[in-house]
Amino acid sequence: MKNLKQKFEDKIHDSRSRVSNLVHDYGDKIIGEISLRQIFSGMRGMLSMVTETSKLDPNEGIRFRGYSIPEIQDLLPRANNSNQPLPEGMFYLMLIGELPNEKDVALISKELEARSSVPDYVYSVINNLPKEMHPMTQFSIAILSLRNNSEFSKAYQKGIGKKDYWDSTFEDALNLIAKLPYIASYIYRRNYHNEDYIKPLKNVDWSENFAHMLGFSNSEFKDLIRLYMTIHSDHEGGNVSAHTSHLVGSALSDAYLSFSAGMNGLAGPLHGLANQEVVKWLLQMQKELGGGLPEREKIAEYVQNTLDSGKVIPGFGHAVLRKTDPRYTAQREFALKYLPDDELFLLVSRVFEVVPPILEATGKVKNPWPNVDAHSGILLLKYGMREYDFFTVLFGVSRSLGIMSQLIWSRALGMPIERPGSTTTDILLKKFSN
Ligand code: HAX
Repeated sequence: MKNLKQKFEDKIHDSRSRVSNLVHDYGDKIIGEISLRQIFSGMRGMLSMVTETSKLDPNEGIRFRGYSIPEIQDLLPRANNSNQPLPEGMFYLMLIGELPNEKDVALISKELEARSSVPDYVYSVINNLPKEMHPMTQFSIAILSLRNNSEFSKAYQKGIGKKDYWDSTFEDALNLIAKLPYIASYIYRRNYHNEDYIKPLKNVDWSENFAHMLGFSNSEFKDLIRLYMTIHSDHEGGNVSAHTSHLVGSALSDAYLSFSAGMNGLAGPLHGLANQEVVKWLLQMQKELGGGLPEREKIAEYVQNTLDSGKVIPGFGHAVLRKTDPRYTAQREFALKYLPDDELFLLVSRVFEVVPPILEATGKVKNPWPNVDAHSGILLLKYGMREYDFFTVLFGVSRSLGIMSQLIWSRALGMPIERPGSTTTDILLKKFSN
């Protein structure tokens, strides 16, 4: 049976021809226009790059290689006695472009286990960081320090040809994905559990081992991690973390440099850090409103106060989506199945009813509906993971699956260094105000 790398290699030739024929035949076709407003609005809606792994539709949500989240949940292989897909299957799907079978997925789990050993110096780097340092900063530094072992950097220094760049990038990508749960759980146990580290399990899937090393043995929590790792993995190419990694990678920076850079973007409150901000905001609201499940009117007042003080409502809105995020819905379904009466779940549900009309009434918020981050935190709290400033690290571990698939494809397709143009306000004023 062919391993993952051989299967990927089989895809390269045809994919390269497809791209070069497309550009040869239609290279001069116009695919969109850019307004002046767009360049002052974070390039919103500007089609400007190709990302093979997934596509985000404003009204439908994300599709991974054409498959929606409910389809993924139905079609990807699962671990024994599990109700959720294995994220290894998502990685296979994004990389190879086809649904994997159980054997394909089991091979990836094995491959990751074989590559999981983290050099001691990386743990020393973490040990030398202050514990008060935010876990995302520790995570990014640890990833950066791993680049000492980059296969791509070594191969590049030896002078390999461009068409072979993908090969050592593939090695770096798999090595990185394999090691991230070890690094993340080390940071977690060091910061919050008196440096009481837990030895890994053998012959289990990537998520089960991760849950175990974090210190959780509950089978529902393991399934939650499988779901979490699957649905957070990719959101096409333009989001801050994926785009940053792509941009940095386009300079032929290796997988570690690229991914660490992407994690620095994920650590921003308008992106991945929103998952911590949501929990902070909900707990504060609950406290200020006297505990328990507050009345709708009280929640509405609290939401209005948050807006009036100049803050955003974390977990709501999106730069692309114009409907409730299907990743939110998948987590809501998990909650309805396993914790329908949980007080914080009921609060999240109530906030879901109360917030959209208030955001709509502002007249400026383009998407008043909840995004992925509005739900993820309270599920983790329920199973005993209460240290919410760690939550974005979990997001980051999952994102490696998408970002690394994207990087391998960028190398295989010989994507060039990214270098968009920029202008100045003076130039624009001169051009249009005469
Ligand atoms: N609360 C308050 N105001 C909001 C808002 C929210 N949740 N969402 C948008 N707005 C405001 C914007 O700040 C902007 O105001 P100004 O014109 O005064 O600057 C206006 O509404 C228009 O914004 P938009 O076009 O609707 O949204 P953007 O594409 O500019 O921004 C954001 C998208 C996700 C950054 C935004 O909705 C937001 O800040 N949400 C809260 C933070 C959050 O949940 N982030 C996570 C997003 C998902 C993700 O990446 N996860 O990792």
